[in-house]
Amino acid sequence: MKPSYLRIHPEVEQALRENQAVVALESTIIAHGMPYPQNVETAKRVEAEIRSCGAIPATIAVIDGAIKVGLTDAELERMGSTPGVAKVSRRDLPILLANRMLGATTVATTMIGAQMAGIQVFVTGGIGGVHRGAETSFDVSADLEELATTNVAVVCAGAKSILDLGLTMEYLETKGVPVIGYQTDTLPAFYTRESSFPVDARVDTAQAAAAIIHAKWSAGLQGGVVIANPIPKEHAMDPAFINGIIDEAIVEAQKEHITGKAVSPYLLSRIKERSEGRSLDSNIELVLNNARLGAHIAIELTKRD
Ligand code: PSU
Ligand code: MN
Repeated sequence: MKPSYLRIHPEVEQALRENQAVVALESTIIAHGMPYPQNVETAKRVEAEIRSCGAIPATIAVIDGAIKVGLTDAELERMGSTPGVAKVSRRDLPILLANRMLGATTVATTMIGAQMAGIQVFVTGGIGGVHRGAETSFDVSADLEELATTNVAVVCAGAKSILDLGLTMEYLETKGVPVIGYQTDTLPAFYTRESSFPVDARVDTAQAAAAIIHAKWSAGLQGGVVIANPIPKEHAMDPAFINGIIDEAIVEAQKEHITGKAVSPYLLSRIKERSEGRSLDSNIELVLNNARLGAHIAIELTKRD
């Protein structure tokens, strides 16, 4: 049964019916992760990149009381340019749907939409995780719970060190979520290619990544797989420079008493301001890089179904 809260773009629906590769994309990165108009330009470039690799893109958002899977260019524009679009995680989803509000989907809700539609691969920039200081704030992203239960593979550039990367890896282990490094032995830290935390397995091809994803679901194991793809060398940032900025942003967030779902967007915008846009360039490049890998993994998965 197709839930009435789901609306799939005809092109995406046809691709899925014909076992063509489809790649899901999130909309929080558009509405809250980047400024206008670079956000809309990037969203379109990412979609084009996925097409040029031979897969169909499906950006997901909450529009007019439904989870839309596959947006038109006009809808991408609307997501990126409307002030105050709500950030929708699992908790927020029923409220947005019932009130027919415009909502940008996080990793968690994009996974929900992807699974409803039957899309196995989702490309983003960075996943949410366990925040630094979570032992007192309890701030653990709903993305991790979604990865525990929803069968979607998430291609990302690791996680930003606004998070506690060690605790994020521990949490994913507890929840049974494999973290696969693509051509890397350590978890990439978004702007930088490495961290001190080893991944659970390294793969060097999209085919090897698809084999692990396929094995997980074929064995009846619930939940997602994280494919961590380091930012290309030429776009990586100096670790001392960016980590200094991140540390300052965290101190500012505490001073300003920023809590709850506002924490990640606040830190992202402070980092962008303090790096004078250099972090934005890196962010765009890593998403494009993830789009290429995600498309190739999605294509490999269609050969296995
Ligand atoms: N991390 C990033 N960029 C992002 C996000 C996280 O480096 O854009 C967004 C994603 O949509 C992610 C969400 O799912 O923030 C996590 O928010 P929270 O920590 O409130 O769960
Ligand atoms: Mn949070």
